[in-house]
Amino acid sequence: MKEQIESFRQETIAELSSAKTLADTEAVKFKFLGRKGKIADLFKLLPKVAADERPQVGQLLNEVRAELEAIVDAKMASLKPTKPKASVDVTLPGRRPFVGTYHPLTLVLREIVDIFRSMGFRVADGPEVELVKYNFDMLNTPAWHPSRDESDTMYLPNGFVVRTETSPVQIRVMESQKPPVRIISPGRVYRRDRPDATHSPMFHQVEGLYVDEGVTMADLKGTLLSFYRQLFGVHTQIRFRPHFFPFTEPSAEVDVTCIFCKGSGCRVCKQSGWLEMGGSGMVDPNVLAGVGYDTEKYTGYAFGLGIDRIAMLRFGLDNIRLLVDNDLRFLRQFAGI
Ligand code: 2NL
Repeated sequence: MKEQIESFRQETIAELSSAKTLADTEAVKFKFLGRKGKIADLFKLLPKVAADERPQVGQLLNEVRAELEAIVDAKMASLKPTKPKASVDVTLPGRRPFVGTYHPLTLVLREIVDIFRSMGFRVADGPEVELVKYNFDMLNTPAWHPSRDESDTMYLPNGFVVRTETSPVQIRVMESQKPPVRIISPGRVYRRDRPDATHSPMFHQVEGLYVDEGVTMADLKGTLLSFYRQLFGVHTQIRFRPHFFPFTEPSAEVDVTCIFCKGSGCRVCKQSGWLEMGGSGMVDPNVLAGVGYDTEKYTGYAFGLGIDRIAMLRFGLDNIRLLVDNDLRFLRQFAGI
């Protein structure tokens, strides 16, 4: 009997030492030490042992069981996945749940809209798919004008285009109401530009229009100066460079002093001290007549500016695609603004 116990002991130890996983070890424990395991068979043999030897054999069997159970326990403990101790530091600041952000274009657009609203402008909205009539004809754009080329404009069937500017919105407003008209029209516009770091076939524009009795170029200059000072800071200066647009006469391009070097010259403004912001001018009387306004009584100014460029300058972006790719790693940087 003692030999039997010893060989049982050795066999158990051998199988335990070749058990690699927690499950293996449990299987060995079940096979040798379980309620119906080999150890139970040995205990069943006890009554057959000579009475004078029985206490000794019984004690041996108990000791061997205790020894093997200790080995099993140690082995299982060493194989158990170690759980890190749960600790909660209640003094840590809370983690803010991610609830989304404003798009950088939305951020600058809201600033722009707020400034013009404070100066009495209303926001007008209109379709992105427009009639050629509203996009070009009523804006006094001659048939030969290059902006009408198939290579510049995306034409749709049946006299439609995807709008190349938001001016048609302003034509629609003028058609539907008498002066005074003081509106801005923000929105997406589309052109067949070859995409690069600063050009995208879809970009964003805000146009402004003010038509009333006695509106002059001085009103245009004062309004844009006030606008750009509120947007970029009180030191900002503007300048007007003569230009040509079919829908304004006279026309001018508008520059602001570089927002980085304040006009002294840097890399961003290519040492000129100025940044191009958009176009402007006095609404061509042909446009006013086209919507049925009395051109003897009314004059107006209009301007257009690109939002994407302003967002890029404001947030230090080097590629316009960042504004359309919707990469969450980029967009999440605007959390909390
Ligand atoms: C630019 C040029 C401009 C206008 C847009 C306009 C609208 C009406 C009548 C007359 Cl309804 N003009 N809009 C005028 C001058 C320039 O935009 O460079 N935009 C980024």
